[in-house]
Amino acid sequence: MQLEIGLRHALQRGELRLHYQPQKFLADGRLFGAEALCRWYSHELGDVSPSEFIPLAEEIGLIDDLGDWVVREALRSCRQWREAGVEDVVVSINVSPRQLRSDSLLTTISGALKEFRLPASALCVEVTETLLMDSYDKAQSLLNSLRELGVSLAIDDFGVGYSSLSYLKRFPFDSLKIDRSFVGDMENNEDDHTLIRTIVQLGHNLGLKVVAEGVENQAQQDLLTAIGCDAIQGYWLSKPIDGDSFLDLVVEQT
Ligand code: G
Ligand code: G
Ligand code: MN
Ligand code: NA
Repeated sequence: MQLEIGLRHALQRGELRLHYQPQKFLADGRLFGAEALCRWYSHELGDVSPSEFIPLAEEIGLIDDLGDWVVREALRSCRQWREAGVEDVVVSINVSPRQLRSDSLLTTISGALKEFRLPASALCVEVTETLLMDSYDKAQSLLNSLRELGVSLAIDDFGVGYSSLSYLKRFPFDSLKIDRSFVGDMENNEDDHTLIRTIVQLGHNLGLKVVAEGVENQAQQDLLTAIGCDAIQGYWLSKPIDGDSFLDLVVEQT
Protein backbone atom coordinates (compact mmCIF):
# COMPACT_ATOMS: atom_id res chain seq x y z
CA MET A 1 0.00 0.00 0.00
CA GLN A 2 2.81 2.33 1.02
CA LEU A 3 4.51 1.39 -2.25
CA GLU A 4 1.40 2.09 -4.29
CA ILE A 5 0.91 5.55 -2.81
CA GLY A 6 4.60 6.27 -3.21
CA LEU A 7 4.61 5.29 -6.87
CA ARG A 8 1.58 7.47 -7.58
CA HIS A 9 3.55 10.47 -6.35
CA ALA A 10 6.93 9.44 -7.72
CA LEU A 11 6.36 10.86 -11.20
CA GLN A 12 5.21 14.27 -9.95
CA ARG A 13 7.90 14.50 -7.32
CA GLY A 14 10.58 13.65 -9.86
CA GLU A 15 11.77 10.55 -8.02
CA LEU A 16 12.18 8.51 -11.19
CA ARG A 17 15.41 8.49 -13.15
CA LEU A 18 16.70 6.67 -16.19
CA HIS A 19 20.05 4.97 -16.18
CA TYR A 20 21.70 3.90 -19.39
CA GLN A 21 23.62 0.71 -20.03
CA PRO A 22 26.09 0.99 -22.94
CA GLN A 23 26.01 -1.35 -25.92
CA LYS A 24 29.06 -2.06 -28.08
CA PHE A 25 29.63 -3.48 -31.56
CA LEU A 26 32.11 -6.33 -31.40
CA ALA A 27 33.50 -5.76 -34.91
CA ASP A 28 34.92 -2.28 -34.27
CA GLY A 29 34.43 -1.79 -30.52
CA ARG A 30 32.21 1.23 -31.06
CA LEU A 31 29.64 2.17 -28.40
CA PHE A 32 26.56 2.58 -30.58
CA GLY A 33 23.80 2.89 -28.03
CA ALA A 34 22.40 2.34 -24.58
CA GLU A 35 19.44 0.66 -22.94
CA ALA A 36 17.42 2.95 -20.68
CA LEU A 37 16.54 1.31 -17.36
CA CYS A 38 14.16 3.00 -14.97
CA ARG A 39 15.22 3.77 -11.39
CA TRP A 40 13.08 4.92 -8.50
CA TYR A 41 14.54 6.49 -5.43
CA SER A 42 11.71 7.00 -2.97
CA HIS A 43 12.25 9.49 -0.15
CA GLU A 44 10.27 7.24 2.18
CA LEU A 45 11.22 3.78 0.92
CA GLY A 46 14.71 4.21 -0.50
CA ASP A 47 15.67 2.46 -3.74
CA VAL A 48 12.89 0.34 -5.22
CA SER A 49 13.73 -2.14 -7.98
CA PRO A 50 11.95 -1.89 -11.34
CA SER A 51 11.14 -5.59 -11.07
CA GLU A 52 8.94 -4.48 -8.17
CA PHE A 53 7.50 -1.17 -9.34
CA ILE A 54 6.99 -1.91 -13.05
CA PRO A 55 4.53 -4.77 -12.38
CA LEU A 56 2.89 -2.57 -9.74
CA ALA A 57 2.54 0.28 -12.22
CA GLU A 58 0.81 -2.12 -14.60
CA GLU A 59 -1.49 -3.34 -11.89
CA ILE A 60 -2.61 0.10 -10.70
CA GLY A 61 -2.96 1.65 -14.14
CA LEU A 62 0.10 3.88 -14.00
CA ILE A 63 2.13 2.17 -16.69
CA ASP A 64 1.00 4.41 -19.54
CA ASP A 65 2.01 7.55 -17.63
CA LEU A 66 5.26 5.97 -16.50
CA GLY A 67 5.95 4.66 -20.01
CA ASP A 68 5.28 8.09 -21.52
CA TRP A 69 7.73 9.60 -19.05
CA VAL A 70 10.35 6.99 -20.01
CA VAL A 71 9.96 7.76 -23.74
CA ARG A 72 10.33 11.49 -23.25
CA GLU A 73 13.18 11.23 -20.76
CA ALA A 74 15.14 8.80 -22.96
CA LEU A 75 14.70 11.00 -26.03
CA ARG A 76 15.58 14.11 -24.05
CA SER A 77 18.88 12.43 -23.09
CA CYS A 78 19.45 11.36 -26.67
CA ARG A 79 19.01 14.97 -27.80
CA GLN A 80 21.58 16.08 -25.19
CA TRP A 81 24.06 13.49 -26.43
CA ARG A 82 23.58 14.69 -29.97
CA GLU A 83 23.99 18.28 -28.90
CA ALA A 84 27.31 17.26 -27.36
CA GLY A 85 28.39 15.98 -30.77
CA VAL A 86 27.42 12.32 -30.55
CA GLU A 87 25.43 12.00 -33.73
CA ASP A 88 24.29 8.46 -34.29
CA VAL A 89 23.76 6.95 -30.86
CA VAL A 90 20.59 4.88 -30.40
CA VAL A 91 18.61 4.77 -27.17
CA SER A 92 16.57 1.65 -26.33
CA ILE A 93 13.56 1.59 -24.04
CA ASN A 94 11.67 -1.34 -22.52
CA VAL A 95 7.92 -1.51 -22.92
CA SER A 96 5.37 -3.38 -20.87
CA PRO A 97 2.49 -5.56 -22.12
CA ARG A 98 -0.13 -3.00 -21.19
CA GLN A 99 1.61 -0.34 -23.23
CA LEU A 100 0.99 -2.37 -26.36
CA ARG A 101 -2.75 -2.32 -25.78
CA SER A 102 -3.35 1.36 -26.37
CA ASP A 103 -2.19 3.87 -28.96
CA SER A 104 -0.70 6.14 -26.34
CA LEU A 105 2.80 4.71 -26.83
CA LEU A 106 2.75 5.44 -30.56
CA THR A 107 1.37 8.95 -30.04
CA THR A 108 3.92 9.72 -27.34
CA ILE A 109 6.83 8.40 -29.38
CA SER A 110 5.97 10.29 -32.55
CA GLY A 111 5.30 13.47 -30.54
CA ALA A 112 8.56 13.20 -28.58
CA LEU A 113 10.63 12.52 -31.71
CA LYS A 114 9.30 15.80 -33.13
CA GLU A 115 9.71 17.69 -29.88
CA PHE A 116 13.33 16.64 -29.50
CA ARG A 117 14.04 16.87 -33.25
CA LEU A 118 15.27 13.30 -33.53
CA PRO A 119 15.00 10.84 -36.41
CA ALA A 120 12.99 7.74 -35.56
CA SER A 121 16.18 5.72 -36.03
CA ALA A 122 17.43 7.22 -32.73
CA LEU A 123 14.99 4.99 -30.86
CA CYS A 124 14.75 1.24 -30.34
CA VAL A 125 11.83 -0.37 -28.54
CA GLU A 126 12.54 -3.63 -26.66
CA VAL A 127 9.73 -6.08 -26.12
CA THR A 128 9.95 -9.38 -24.30
CA GLU A 129 8.49 -12.41 -25.97
CA THR A 130 6.26 -13.30 -23.03
CA LEU A 131 4.60 -9.92 -23.12
CA LEU A 132 3.44 -10.46 -26.67
CA MET A 133 1.25 -13.35 -25.57
CA ASP A 134 -1.80 -11.31 -24.68
CA SER A 135 -3.55 -8.95 -27.09
CA TYR A 136 -1.61 -10.37 -29.97
CA ASP A 137 -3.32 -8.53 -32.83
CA LYS A 138 -3.16 -5.14 -31.16
CA ALA A 139 0.51 -5.62 -30.33
CA GLN A 140 1.19 -6.62 -33.91
CA SER A 141 -0.46 -3.56 -35.42
CA LEU A 142 1.21 -1.23 -32.92
CA LEU A 143 4.64 -2.70 -33.57
CA ASN A 144 4.06 -2.46 -37.31
CA SER A 145 3.18 1.21 -36.93
CA LEU A 146 6.33 1.88 -34.91
CA ARG A 147 8.36 0.13 -37.56
CA GLU A 148 6.73 2.18 -40.32
CA LEU A 149 7.62 5.30 -38.37
CA GLY A 150 11.27 4.16 -38.52
CA VAL A 151 11.72 3.11 -34.88
CA SER A 152 13.69 -0.11 -34.55
CA LEU A 153 12.41 -3.07 -32.59
CA ALA A 154 14.26 -5.61 -30.50
CA ILE A 155 13.04 -8.89 -29.06
CA ASP A 156 14.33 -8.92 -25.48
CA ASP A 157 15.28 -11.84 -23.20
CA PHE A 158 15.30 -14.12 -26.21
CA GLY A 159 15.29 -17.83 -25.48
CA VAL A 160 13.59 -17.93 -22.10
CA GLY A 161 9.93 -17.48 -23.10
CA TYR A 162 7.62 -19.59 -25.23
CA SER A 163 6.79 -19.21 -28.89
CA SER A 164 9.93 -17.25 -29.62
CA LEU A 165 10.21 -18.64 -33.11
CA SER A 166 6.69 -17.76 -34.19
CA TYR A 167 7.23 -14.24 -32.82
CA LEU A 168 10.27 -13.83 -35.01
CA LYS A 169 8.05 -14.61 -37.96
CA ARG A 170 5.07 -12.49 -36.94
CA PHE A 171 6.70 -9.31 -35.68
CA PRO A 172 8.99 -6.94 -37.59
CA PHE A 173 12.07 -7.11 -35.36
CA ASP A 174 15.43 -5.58 -36.30
CA SER A 175 17.43 -7.15 -33.52
CA LEU A 176 17.43 -10.02 -31.09
CA LYS A 177 18.80 -9.84 -27.55
CA ILE A 178 20.03 -13.14 -26.16
CA ASP A 179 18.94 -13.54 -22.56
CA ARG A 180 21.74 -13.23 -20.05
CA SER A 181 20.99 -16.65 -18.55
CA PHE A 182 22.68 -18.22 -21.60
CA VAL A 183 25.69 -15.92 -21.44
CA GLY A 184 26.52 -16.18 -17.72
CA ASP A 185 28.27 -19.52 -17.89
CA MET A 186 28.99 -19.86 -21.61
CA GLU A 187 32.75 -20.09 -21.12
CA ASN A 188 32.28 -23.21 -18.96
CA ASN A 189 29.10 -24.73 -20.25
CA GLU A 190 29.31 -26.32 -23.70
CA ASP A 191 25.52 -26.47 -24.06
CA ASP A 192 25.10 -22.75 -23.43
CA HIS A 193 27.88 -22.05 -25.90
CA THR A 194 26.16 -24.19 -28.52
CA LEU A 195 22.79 -22.56 -27.87
CA ILE A 196 24.26 -19.09 -28.29
CA ARG A 197 26.04 -20.05 -31.49
CA THR A 198 22.78 -21.44 -32.84
CA ILE A 199 20.75 -18.38 -31.82
CA VAL A 200 23.29 -16.09 -33.52
CA GLN A 201 23.00 -18.14 -36.73
CA LEU A 202 19.23 -18.11 -36.52
CA GLY A 203 19.19 -14.34 -36.01
CA HIS A 204 21.54 -13.73 -38.90
CA ASN A 205 19.59 -16.02 -41.21
CA LEU A 206 16.54 -13.88 -40.47
CA GLY A 207 18.47 -10.66 -41.09
CA LEU A 208 18.56 -9.60 -37.44
CA LYS A 209 21.31 -7.90 -35.49
CA VAL A 210 22.18 -10.09 -32.51
CA VAL A 211 23.05 -8.58 -29.12
CA ALA A 212 24.26 -10.66 -26.16
CA GLU A 213 23.15 -9.44 -22.73
CA GLY A 214 24.79 -9.91 -19.37
CA VAL A 215 28.37 -10.11 -20.67
CA GLU A 216 30.58 -9.97 -17.58
CA ASN A 217 34.13 -10.83 -18.66
CA GLN A 218 36.72 -10.89 -21.43
CA ALA A 219 36.34 -14.64 -22.00
CA GLN A 220 32.66 -14.21 -22.84
CA GLN A 221 33.39 -11.25 -25.12
CA ASP A 222 36.07 -13.28 -26.96
CA LEU A 223 33.77 -16.27 -27.44
CA LEU A 224 30.95 -14.03 -28.69
CA THR A 225 33.33 -12.32 -31.10
CA ALA A 226 34.48 -15.70 -32.44
CA ILE A 227 30.87 -16.82 -32.86
CA GLY A 228 30.08 -13.68 -34.89
CA CYS A 229 27.64 -12.10 -32.46
CA ASP A 230 27.15 -8.44 -33.46
CA ALA A 231 27.06 -6.60 -30.17
CA ILE A 232 27.26 -6.92 -26.40
CA GLN A 233 25.84 -5.33 -23.28
CA GLY A 234 26.68 -6.13 -19.66
CA TYR A 235 28.72 -5.31 -16.57
CA TRP A 236 31.91 -6.06 -18.53
CA LEU A 237 31.31 -2.81 -20.42
CA SER A 238 29.48 -0.94 -17.72
CA LYS A 239 26.59 -1.23 -15.33
CA PRO A 240 23.67 1.12 -16.05
CA ILE A 241 24.88 4.73 -15.45
CA ASP A 242 23.37 8.20 -15.63
CA GLY A 243 23.10 10.03 -18.95
CA ASP A 244 26.09 12.32 -18.36
CA SER A 245 28.36 9.41 -17.47
CA PHE A 246 27.23 7.57 -20.60
CA LEU A 247 28.05 10.64 -22.68
CA ASP A 248 31.52 10.78 -21.08
CA LEU A 249 32.14 7.15 -22.03
CA VAL A 250 31.10 7.71 -25.64
CA VAL A 251 33.12 10.90 -25.97
CA GLU A 252 36.16 9.22 -24.39
CA GLN A 253 36.28 6.57 -27.10
CA THR A 254 36.34 9.02 -30.02
O1 G B 1 17.62 -2.69 -14.24
P1 G B 1 17.08 -3.96 -13.65
O2 G B 1 17.84 -5.24 -13.89
O3 G B 1 16.84 -3.85 -12.18
O4 G B 1 15.63 -4.15 -14.32
C1 G B 1 14.78 -5.15 -13.93
C2 G B 1 13.68 -5.32 -14.95
O5 G B 1 12.89 -4.14 -15.06
C3 G B 1 14.20 -5.63 -16.35
O6 G B 1 13.50 -6.75 -16.85
C4 G B 1 13.86 -4.42 -17.15
O7 G B 1 13.53 -4.76 -18.47
C5 G B 1 12.67 -3.83 -16.41
N1 G B 1 12.64 -2.39 -16.65
C6 G B 1 13.58 -1.48 -16.31
N2 G B 1 13.22 -0.24 -16.72
C7 G B 1 12.04 -0.39 -17.35
C8 G B 1 11.15 0.53 -18.00
O8 G B 1 11.40 1.73 -18.13
N3 G B 1 9.99 0.01 -18.50
C9 G B 1 9.68 -1.30 -18.41
N4 G B 1 8.53 -1.71 -18.92
N5 G B 1 10.50 -2.20 -17.82
C10 G B 1 11.66 -1.75 -17.29
O1 G C 1 15.09 -7.70 -18.90
P1 G C 1 16.12 -6.71 -19.31
O2 G C 1 17.07 -7.26 -20.29
O3 G C 1 15.57 -5.39 -19.76
O4 G C 1 16.94 -6.43 -17.97
C1 G C 1 18.10 -5.76 -17.91
C2 G C 1 18.60 -6.02 -16.50
O5 G C 1 19.80 -6.79 -16.50
C3 G C 1 18.89 -4.75 -15.77
O6 G C 1 18.26 -4.81 -14.55
C4 G C 1 20.37 -4.76 -15.56
O7 G C 1 20.71 -4.17 -14.31
C5 G C 1 20.71 -6.24 -15.58
N1 G C 1 22.08 -6.49 -16.07
C6 G C 1 22.70 -5.77 -17.01
N2 G C 1 23.94 -6.25 -17.25
C7 G C 1 24.10 -7.31 -16.44
C8 G C 1 25.18 -8.23 -16.25
O8 G C 1 26.22 -8.18 -16.86
N3 G C 1 24.97 -9.22 -15.33
C9 G C 1 23.81 -9.32 -14.63
N4 G C 1 23.71 -10.32 -13.75
N5 G C 1 22.77 -8.47 -14.80
C10 G C 1 22.90 -7.48 -15.69
MN1 MN D 1 15.75 -4.89 -21.93
NA1 NA E 1 17.00 -9.04 -21.30
